[in-house]
Parts: sequence; C-alpha cells; structure tokens
Amino acid sequence: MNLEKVTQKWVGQSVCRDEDSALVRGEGKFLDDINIEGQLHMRVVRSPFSRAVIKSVDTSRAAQMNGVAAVYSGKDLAPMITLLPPAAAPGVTVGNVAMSIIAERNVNYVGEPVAVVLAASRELAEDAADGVEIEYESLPCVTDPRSSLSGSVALHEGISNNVLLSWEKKSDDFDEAMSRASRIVEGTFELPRLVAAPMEPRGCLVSYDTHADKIMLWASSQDPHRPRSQLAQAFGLPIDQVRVVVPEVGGAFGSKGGAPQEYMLACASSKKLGRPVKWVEDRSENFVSSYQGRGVSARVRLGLDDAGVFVALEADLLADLGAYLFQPTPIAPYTAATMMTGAYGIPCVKVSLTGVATNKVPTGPYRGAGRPEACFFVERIVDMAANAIGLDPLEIRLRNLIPPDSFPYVTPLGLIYDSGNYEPVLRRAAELLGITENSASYENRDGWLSAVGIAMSVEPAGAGFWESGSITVLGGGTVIAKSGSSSHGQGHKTAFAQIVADALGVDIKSVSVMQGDSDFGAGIGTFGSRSILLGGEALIAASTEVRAIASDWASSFFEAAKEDLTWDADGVHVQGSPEPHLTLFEIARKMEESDKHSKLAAEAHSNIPGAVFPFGAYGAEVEIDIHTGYVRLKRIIAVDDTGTIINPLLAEGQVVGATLQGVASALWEEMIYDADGMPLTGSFLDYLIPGSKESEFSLASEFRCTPTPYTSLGAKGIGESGTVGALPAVANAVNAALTKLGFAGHLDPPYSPEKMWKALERLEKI
Ligand code: MCN
Repeated sequence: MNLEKVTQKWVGQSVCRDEDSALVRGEGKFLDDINIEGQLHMRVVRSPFSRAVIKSVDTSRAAQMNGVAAVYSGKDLAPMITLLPPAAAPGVTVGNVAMSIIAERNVNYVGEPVAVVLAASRELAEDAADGVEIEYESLPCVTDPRSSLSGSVALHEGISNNVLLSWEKKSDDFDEAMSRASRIVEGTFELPRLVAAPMEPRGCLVSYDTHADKIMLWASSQDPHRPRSQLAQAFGLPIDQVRVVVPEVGGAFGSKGGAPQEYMLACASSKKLGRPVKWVEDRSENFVSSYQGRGVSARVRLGLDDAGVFVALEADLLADLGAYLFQPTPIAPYTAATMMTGAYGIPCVKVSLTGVATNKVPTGPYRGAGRPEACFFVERIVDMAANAIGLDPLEIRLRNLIPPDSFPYVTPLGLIYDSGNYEPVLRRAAELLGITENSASYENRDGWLSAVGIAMSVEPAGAGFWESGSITVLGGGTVIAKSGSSSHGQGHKTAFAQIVADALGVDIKSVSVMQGDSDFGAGIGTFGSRSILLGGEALIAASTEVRAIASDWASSFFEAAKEDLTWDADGVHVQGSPEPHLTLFEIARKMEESDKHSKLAAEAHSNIPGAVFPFGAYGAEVEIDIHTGYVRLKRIIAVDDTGTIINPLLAEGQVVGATLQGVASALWEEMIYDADGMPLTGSFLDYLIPGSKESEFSLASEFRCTPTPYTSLGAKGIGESGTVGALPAVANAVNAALTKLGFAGHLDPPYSPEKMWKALERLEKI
C-alpha cells in the first residue's frame, strides 16, 4: 500500500465560521429554548447571610401558593445526593470539606442554596420563593484570607486555621542558591476575585426516569462528560444511565465545567416529583452562586547574581478559596503555584501554596485558571528586579529565558515543557512595541505620560491527556465527525472540519461535525485549551483508521496487494492500472450496498504523555493622565507561539477575546465584598466588564510556530493566552509609568480611576 500524504489544504486557512450563519439569524438552540411537556421550573432560595445558623425553614406558605408543585429544603434533598470530593493533584493536601449542595444547618456565603421551589412557570416559582420563611441567626464572618488564617472565625469543624488546601516544593539546593544571590528583590502582589460573566447564564433541564433509574440532562455546559460523571457519582448510578446533551452555549469561560449544585438539586427534585425540572439562573444569581476566579496573592523573592541572572525564586501563594471546596476549586491555585518559574531558567525554587476558607462563594476555573496569576506574579517581580539592578526589562528577560536547546525542559517545580523557542517571540513583541534594549520608554505629552510594558507568557495546555473522536463516511457524500470536545463559542465545528477534510482528503463542505452528546461515547471535554491539541488529534487518528479500512476494502475489491494501491486527490487506485479511482464515498457506498450493517467508520483516542506549553510575548502601551490617574490603553501586542495553527482567523479571535478579558482584569474587573461578606459588585452596574468603548485600543496579533512533538499535527492551545499575557503587560506598563512619577513599589490591578487617583494623591503628599 502506498499511502501518499494528502496535501494539506484546509489546515492553516482562515475559513469563516460555519456555525455563524444559524447563530446570527437567531436559529441557534440554547438551553432555554428547550422545553418538555410537564416540566416544572425551579427557583433556588439563597442565603442572604454570609455566615449564619439556620434556625428553621418553613415551606408551608410557599407550598400553597399558586402553581407550586413542591418546596424542598436541605433535609429533603441533601440525603439524596452523595457529595463529590475535590479534585486535587497528587501531593496536594485538601481539607475534608466537600462542595455543599444545599445547606442544612449552617450557611457560609451569600447565595448558598437553602431551599428550592418547583412551580408551573418561572414567574410563579420566583413569587413563591419569597414565601419560603427562613429564620437565621447571623454569626461573625471572615472575608479576608489573611484574617481567616488567624482562625478567629473557624468555618468548619476541626479546621481551626481554615486551611483547606496546601502544597509546597523546595529544591534541595535552594538555600545555598539563594545565599549566593548578590541581590534579592521582593514583592507582594494580589489579584482580586473575578466573575466569568458568560453572556448566557447557567441552566439545565433534567428528567429523572424513576422506573429505569436514568437521568436525561440538557445543560448549558462546556461539555457533556464532566456533568455526566458527576451526576452519576452524586446519584449512585452507573455512568451509562446518565445522558447529557449540550446544545448551543453562549460562552462559559471556565465557569460551566461540571454539574453545579443547581443541576444536582434539579435532578433530585425531578426524581422526587417524577417530572422534568428546568432551572435557568438570572444574572444576579450568577454573580453570587457561580464559582468565581482568581483571588490569589503572593509574596515573591527573586535572587539574582551580578550579571542579572536569576539564581533562585521563593514564593508563598495565598488563595481565597471561599466557603467550601467545589470539585474544581484546587485546580487554579495549584496551577499558579506550579507555573511560578514562567518562561525563565530559574534553577532553584521554594514555592508554597495555602488555600483558606472565607465566607464567599467558592472559587473555580476562570479563563486562564492559575496561569494569569502565576504569569502576573513572575512578570512583575522580573520588572521590579530590572528596576532594582538598573537593567532594561527587555534585557533582563533575554538574559534569563529558557534557551531553545533545553527542550524538553524540566522545571524545578516538576513540569516538563515540551517545546519552545522564546527569544524570537520576545524580540518580535519588543520590535512591534518599538523598544530595544536600553531604549527609553516614556513620553510626557500634554499631561499624559505614556509608558510601555512587556511580559512573557507560558502556560500548560491539554489536561486530561486524551480525547475521543469518531469518523463515519457515508456513501451519500457526507463525513460525520464526532468529538468528545465541544464548542461553547470557540468554533470547533469549523476547525475540526478543516482537520478532518485534510486527513481524509475530502472537501470541507462534506464534513459535518457533531459534538455535545454523551451518547457519542466517552470523552473528556473542553477546558484548558485542549480541544484542538487532543480533540483534533483524535479525529486525525480516527481518519487514519478509516483510510486504512478503506485501503483494506479497496485491496480486495481491486484484487491487488495493498502495496500496489495509491491514494491521491482523486481517491484510491492501483498503480499503473487503467481501472478508475474510487473515492472514499464510493467505497463507503459499495460497503453499504454489500451489507446494510457495514459502515466505513472508526473511533479513536488521542494520547499525549503530558501537558504541552504554548507561549508568547505580550506588550502594552498605556497613557496615564498625570492629573487624575486615568489609564488609557493605547496598544496591545500579542506574539503567540502555539505550534501549528488550524485557522488563523479563529485563533486570532481567541487572542482578541482572551486579551480583552486580560485587559479587563488589569483595568476594571474586581468582585468586591464588604466586611460582612455582602457582594458590593453584584451586577453589571458596578462589576465593570468591558463594552465596545473600552475595546478601542489597537491589537496587533502575530503567530510563530514551534510544534509540539507529542502529536502528528503539532498544534497547541490558544484559548487562554490573552488572559495570561495581557494582564502583566498592562500591569508592567502602568507600574513603569508610576515609577517614573516617583511611586515606590508596586500597585496591584485593577488600575481603576479611584485606585490610580489615590496612588497619585499619595505621591503628591510625599
Ligand atoms: N485554534 C487554532 N489553532 C490552534 C489552536 C486553536 O486555530 N493551534 C483555534 C480553533 O479555532 C479552536 C479555538 O482556537 O476552535 C480554541 O481552541 P483551543 O485553544 O484548543 O481551546 P479549546 O477549544 O479547548 O477552548 C478552551 C478555551 C478556554 S480554556 C476557555 S476558558 C475559553 C476559550 O477557550 N472559553 C471561551 N475560548 C472561549 N471562546 C468563547 N467564544 N467562549 C468561551 O467561553
């Protein structure tokens, strides 16, 4: 057999999104568009207190209200649900405080579910929720993670210091290395909590078939697989008795990764009532009950030698975890801790992570999930070190980048960076930004001080390390490609179709991509910028298998040895024979005609030995009004290297979206709680997500290509890089300007007008 490599035709092209036509015409089917006869609507009654004892729950008045089918409290539903343990990496110590599904005796954050109302319509459920009478006895709370450590308010029995999570790693020669440092630069940094704020809030529709003991769930989720396995565990069912279907999803940004409490409560209610139950949250609920991101601070010490070369790094990270450990709560802080050497060849480390409970909604992954935190801490201390020793920010980075011949590179924190070539992206970003080593980067014009900042970014992608894919070639001329990864805005249908069209040598229009249904087979899902890397590779493996089956079939059809067959753009034929080519579709048709059960189809999994590490360099230019402190972002430069790019248009779209979220975390977004644990920024009036006006800065995005050696395609992930690199680039630019104005030390984001005004005011008083 002579399998001629099919010429790559679609991968690398900026194909427009196939999925957009239906979406822009309003024909997309989202969760709230799905209804089943007899469904009830669930409203969750949530705690208005950040910490309290529940003295009593009286559901009788609400239960009698118009259209109400049932009202349940913790005592009714909690015993039906097995709590899921938190997902922690080996070596991480976690407290025995699982996700609470519905409070029974105590509440520990504003928004914690206390009761649910099931009614004939959403409006009736909302009205009746006001009729549930709950008596609370308020208790002192703790919202600041440092105060929480002191343990004056202990949230959970048996954990006096409120520590729910801890991990540390120290290189054997750390002490010796740090003692050799001719200069140690120290900084303390803090990133506030953020809200993912997807356009479509969370929601589900569930039907529990009590006769067959089966669950059918439609969910606005990132994928069907994680909700499926969590529901199966929570309700003690074999996994194949749970089916999850994910329709169109209006964004998730990490916040729709599994089965949240409300899915479990809807499921338990459906089981009790024998009727389908629908739950769709409103924006206010989303602010207080969807897990939040970031909320991590760090004290960092970086040791340097006389030449400005890093010799050791010490970091103590403190994460504000919120009241309980939801299943994904440990992931982001652990990722941050393990990424604390960034793109630099720092040989020795001592890094510790402490996660504490506070009376706030628990935390979980938000786009970047630990990567922006680590990148911000590292890139800020690098800029501060440059300042301290009088080196240019570009020069100090060039002296310390991991060299290209060191890959695969094992970091002292135990990660293996698969591939990289860091200097070209840094030099290109600097060139686009207009800076060189030792160039001045400030300009003071008409009361506006302009400054630039630069930052390297590197991040792990591909968690889970495998994904599923299947290919069926239909004789009628269609290829059905099913993937375990599913899109919630990324554009997989188009990108996967490009990959499959090339792998099979067919036209992209003949490829139909299906995703978002657990009945398609086992899979993992979409998170951690893994779908192209793993989902794409699984589809290539399945396509290769399909071509092998087709070759076997063609060999017996042509009565020729496989070695004598040749594939080319027209299909397969016998070398030197006058017989015509057979296309894949013709083979599929002949197979179907010979046996109606016979299909030209294959299923496959991708497999990689560990995470891959996309990287890049980001630059920012800001202007600061020196009278008011207002920060105007002028430009962002994004030079990303994520290996083979499937679709430059979509990849750039990912960079644009993620960069805006990175910029937003630098300039505007912050979830604020008062000392009583009351959310102060619980709506879009005060939680400032960027609109079109805020997006007026210019963005130059470029790609370089260092393929991962782990896959045939060589593609890495691009879904998060902008949130990682843009934040420290802006932070470095703003801090450079403040330093120029005489501000000593470091200012944390967001660089809101209020914070900047206060910083400048302090300067004037000095
Ligand atoms: N792509 C490409 N070439 C590559 C890698 C990616 O062309 N080498 C393009 C593809 O078009 C692909 C997209 O970029 O569809 C994203 O692919 P990938 O980097 O593999 O990331 P995932 O598909 O696994 O998506 C996850 C990532 C994460 S972790 C968050 S959070 C996120 C994000 O993607 N949330 C999003 N992007 C989002 N985009 C939208 N619109 N909405 C969200 O909620």
